[in-house]
Amino acid sequence: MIDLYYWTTPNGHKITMFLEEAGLPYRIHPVNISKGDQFKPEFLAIAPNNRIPAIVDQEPADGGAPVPLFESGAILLYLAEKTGRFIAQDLRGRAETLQWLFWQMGGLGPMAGQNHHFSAYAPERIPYAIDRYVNETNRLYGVLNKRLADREFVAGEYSIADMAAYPWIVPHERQGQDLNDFPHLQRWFQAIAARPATQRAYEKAAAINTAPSVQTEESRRVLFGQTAKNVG
Ligand SMILES: N[C@@H](CCC(=O)N[C@@H](CS)C(=O)NCC(=O)O)C(=O)O
Repeated sequence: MIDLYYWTTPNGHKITMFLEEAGLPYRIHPVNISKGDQFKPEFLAIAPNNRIPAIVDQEPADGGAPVPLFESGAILLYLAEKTGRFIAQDLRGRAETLQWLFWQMGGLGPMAGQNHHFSAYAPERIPYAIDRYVNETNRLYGVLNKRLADREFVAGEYSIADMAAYPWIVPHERQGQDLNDFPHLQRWFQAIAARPATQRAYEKAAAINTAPSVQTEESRRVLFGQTAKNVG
């Protein structure tokens, strides 16, 4: 059994997408990040970075004590290794999968996240910041589109590299991007959207929460007023 500490955001969807694909038994513990659940001591004990997602694997392969994990990329890799699925097993294929997983973790996720922040949430409109992140998101979409020009998925078969990137393409309109400009990316996006496991993952999310994470003054304070004091 996998305990999944989760909220209905792109980094959360990555893990439900994997778990639904793999058919691993899991139970969801909602962590409402708009209300400050990410600062509860029991969550910080598993996820000291006060961010979802996190998991606890109650039945690790070594038969030892439960394994807690945070960081969505590390979780995807752990689950891929646990199941032997959604990552190539040969040296070169594995290196490619990890390269694109890290590309998502270090590039697409953080840049699209800042794009959301300055385009939708910042209390003042700062054109330099909006342009910076909309353009950088656009560049990253271009990189992914080119990568997908001559292959079905990002690295070999459908893998954790695809699962990491997909939820960050879902809000493409909010990010100021037009998928018609990226035909290979669009084809890939539609193929992943049509997978039954993807649909089950997003249905799970809709059953837990449909409200945007940032809609009240309280949620702005919780999400955008954080300093070291919150985790000390
Ligand atoms: N690098 C982290 C980022 C996780 C992250 O930013 N999670 C967001 C939701 S998508 C969160 O928990 N935010 C809570 C907060 O900002 O306090 C990962 O990929 O797991």
